[in-house]
Parts: sequence; C-alpha cells; structure tokens
Amino acid sequence: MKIAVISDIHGNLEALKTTLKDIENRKVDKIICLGDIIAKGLHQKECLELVKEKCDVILRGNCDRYFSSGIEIVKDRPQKEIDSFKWHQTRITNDDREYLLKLPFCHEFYMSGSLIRMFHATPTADNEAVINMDSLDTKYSMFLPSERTSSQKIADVVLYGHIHNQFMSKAYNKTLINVGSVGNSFESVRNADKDSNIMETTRCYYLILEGDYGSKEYTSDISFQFIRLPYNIEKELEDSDEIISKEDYRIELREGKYRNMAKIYDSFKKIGIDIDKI
Ligand SMILES: [Mn+2]
Repeated sequence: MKIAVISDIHGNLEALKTTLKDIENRKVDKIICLGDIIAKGLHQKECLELVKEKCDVILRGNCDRYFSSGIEIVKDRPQKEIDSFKWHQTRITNDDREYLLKLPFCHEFYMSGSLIRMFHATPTADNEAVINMDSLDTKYSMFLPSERTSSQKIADVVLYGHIHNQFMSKAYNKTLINVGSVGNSFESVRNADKDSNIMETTRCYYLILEGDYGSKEYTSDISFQFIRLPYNIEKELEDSDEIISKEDYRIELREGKYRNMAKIYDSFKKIGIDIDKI
C-alpha cells in the first residue's frame, strides 16, 4: 500500500495541482491531508474542493480552524488581523467553514508492525511548533497519546505538518517525520551567506509512505519517500494583488522566507539556540 501524505497547502492551487498530478503518476493507493488547506493564498475554495475530491482522510489544521471560526475569535486582536480574518472568510462559504470545523484532529493505523500516528502539529494542539532542533524530550513527547489522539498507545512513527519544513529524525527508537508543505515551504533558519539556490526551499514538499497497511506484524518492509516538486510559482502569483498581505505572500512563495522570521528566532532563543542572522 502506497499512501501520499500532503499538508499545508494554504490556498496554493498550482502547487496542489502539481502535487496531485505527481501522486497520480506514482500510482498511489490513498492520499491523506494533514490540514491547513486554506489561509494565505488566493485559491482557498478551489484547493478545498480538490482536497475533498482527492483525499481519503483530511485532518484539520490550525488555520482551517481559525479562519473558519466566528468573528469573536479576533475581537481582542489588532485591526490589521481583524481585516485579514475578514478577507480570508470572503474566500470560502459558510458551508466550507462548517465542513472545516468538523474535520478530525488525528488519524492512526498500523503499517508493517508500526503504529503510525498523524496530526497537524502536536498530539495536544494544532498550533504548537516542534522543530528538528528541539530537545530529545520534546521530540519524544510527540509520540505520547493525549485525549485528542485516536488511541491511548505510544506511537512508533509520527507524521505531522504545521512547521512547513520537511525532516526525519529519531527519538529513542521512534521515527518523527515532518512531511513539509505543499504550497508554502520555508526554512526555519535563513542565512544569506550559507543558503544556496532558492529552489532548495520553494518547491512543493510531500511524502509517500509504503508498507503493509493494517499489519501489526513486523514481517514486511516500511519505507518513507520524501518528494520535492517544482511548480509554476509565477502563475500562482498572477492576480495576487487581491491578497490582503500580497508582498509577504509573494516573498514566501518566491524566496521561501516566512513573513515572521522574528517569531521563529524568538522560539529558538527559548530553547537556547542563538542564531545571529535573520
Ligand atoms: Mn500551515
């Protein structure tokens, strides 16, 4: 069984179409989406329709929840954020909002012996960021169950999205995988001297998981394939004048530079990592 795992599309239709075509070419049996279908881009409605049509399992991301919520969620926020919230809600319908709010938090199954668990960000929240540089204890916490996970077992393999930065790591003998972002890839650490070609960052990232679906026996192989696809960024950016934060968005897509690097660097400081250049 071959399962494609996609995440963080963020309304980028060119990226989504390119990814789905590649998935089709690779003869995949199932597609799972880890959330953040909407927010940021111009084609939120179109992306939602395509994901609903093509994906077998769809989880809810923090942006799917936030931008589908009622206006009261932004009542204490700055005007700029309220305007952005309202703009995002013009891109989808009330039915879409209801649909997104009802999506599940977690999905899990056995494959070739391993308990595979998937969620958007962490086992307890859809908006916390665990990165590759976090401590072993933090990474281990990603495998623990919570009242929001499908079972109360400790997972063997965790696949998640949210941080838009693909990696694979181990915590003890468990495997932690971030599948990356289809439509809004960026690096957590940027350095003008040390970065290389920007195409190392700005492609569509996703993952294919392959093994014996549903098997609790360690009698077959399991594999993880990391995929990076070029797509037509400039085509996606046509008409992007309509986007409320158009300059931020263009820089994110063209350069893989997140609009709020200061926030990422602050979170590094909290875990004792000092990065001198933003
Ligand atoms: Mn996201």
